[in-house]
Amino acid sequence: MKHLKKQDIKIYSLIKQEENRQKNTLMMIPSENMASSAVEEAVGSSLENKYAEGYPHKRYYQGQANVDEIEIEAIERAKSLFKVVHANVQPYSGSPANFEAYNAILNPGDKIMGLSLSFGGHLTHGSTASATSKYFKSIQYELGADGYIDYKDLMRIAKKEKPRVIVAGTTAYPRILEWKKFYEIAEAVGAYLLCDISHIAGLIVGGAYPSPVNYSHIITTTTHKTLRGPRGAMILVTKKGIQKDPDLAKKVDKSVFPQLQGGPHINTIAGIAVALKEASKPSFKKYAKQIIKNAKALAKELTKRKFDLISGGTDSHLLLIDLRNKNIIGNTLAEGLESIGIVTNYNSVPFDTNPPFYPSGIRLGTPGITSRGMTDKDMIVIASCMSDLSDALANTKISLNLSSEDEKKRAERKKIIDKTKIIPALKKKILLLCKKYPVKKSY
Ligand code: DSN
Repeated sequence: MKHLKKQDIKIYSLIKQEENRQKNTLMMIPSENMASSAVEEAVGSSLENKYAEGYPHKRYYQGQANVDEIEIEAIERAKSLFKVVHANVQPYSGSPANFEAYNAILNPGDKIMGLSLSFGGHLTHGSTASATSKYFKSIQYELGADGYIDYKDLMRIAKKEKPRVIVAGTTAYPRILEWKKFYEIAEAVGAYLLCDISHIAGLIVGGAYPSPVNYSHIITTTTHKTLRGPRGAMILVTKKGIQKDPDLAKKVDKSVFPQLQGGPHINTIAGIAVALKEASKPSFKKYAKQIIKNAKALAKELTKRKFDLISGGTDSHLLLIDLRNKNIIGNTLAEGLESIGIVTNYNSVPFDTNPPFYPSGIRLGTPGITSRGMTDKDMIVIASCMSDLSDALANTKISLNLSSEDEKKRAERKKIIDKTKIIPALKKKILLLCKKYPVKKSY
């Protein structure tokens, strides 16, 4: 980055600091990952300069020979890897992709049915905070008391509400999504089944998690989570989707451009193509399996240390922990964990008794640390540091009034964390782990 260094030292320094932060901490936010240097080079290339509104061979600008080939390559790689009949690789990210998918198959006011955000769904699955509930009627389902999706209850709700689309997708659900059951429910009411596989796309193509391709009509996914590509998204249309509506592929393309987007980010699309090539290698299969092995090992170690895991464990890359038995709120533990070098996020848990800005849980995952080469035995170190920290910070909840979130409360929490004696020793252990597994970014 010699040009950046010379021209804009401020931004250069901040990027360098961020690189160091990523090197010296554990990336355990389950939706993050470490894209390869090859992906980063494609994204940072001069493709950035090109306008390419439209689709390959149907653009509104000249000079498209190279970008047409790039987009075609990305599309073909996506079709082959996910085994779908159509792929649109232009969505800017996951939220636009979901809106574009709805817009392709729904009219304003039609009903969508998705998992509630507070039970592990996504904003765009019809949350009241999202415009998806403004333009469409939204029905939200929740989890059963055991932390699993209750498919019988879903069937009951679907029969009563008759949604036009059922969304099967999650951001904080650790278990396998039973695609066949979702499909049977959608079929029973004549709905589309939209599978949002953003979190698990890499696990699916790596053969470590079941694929929805034989059950869904339309699939959306981001490309930067377990798939380990650049920040972007795709909309995939399956054979079943075309059987339901022969024009579905055309409708998806039209919805993305010109209805909701302008010029595609060709640099990102090139990065997606690179990531898809990486994900087709045998080594990616090993990687995907190891993500889940690590998550399971971490779940086992945390359970031994009396952490209360939603649904009792995980089948995927993520864990959701209810901290109420530990007498600590999600914010305090997440902030404390960051201070020792474990970067995760606070999260609501099903049936949370706390307000969303002070949720009772944290969510963490293994894609990022598995990219560095960590394995099952390293999860023991992570679990023991988490447990020691959580014990040391317990009871801080008592000193905090949970009625509102403000700067003063954050500062108060920081003061408590800064005073916690055990933190330097735990930070050292995590730093050692980081040094043992340097960031390589070549897969
Ligand atoms: N923000 C993503 C996540 O963290 O799960 C979902 O969009």
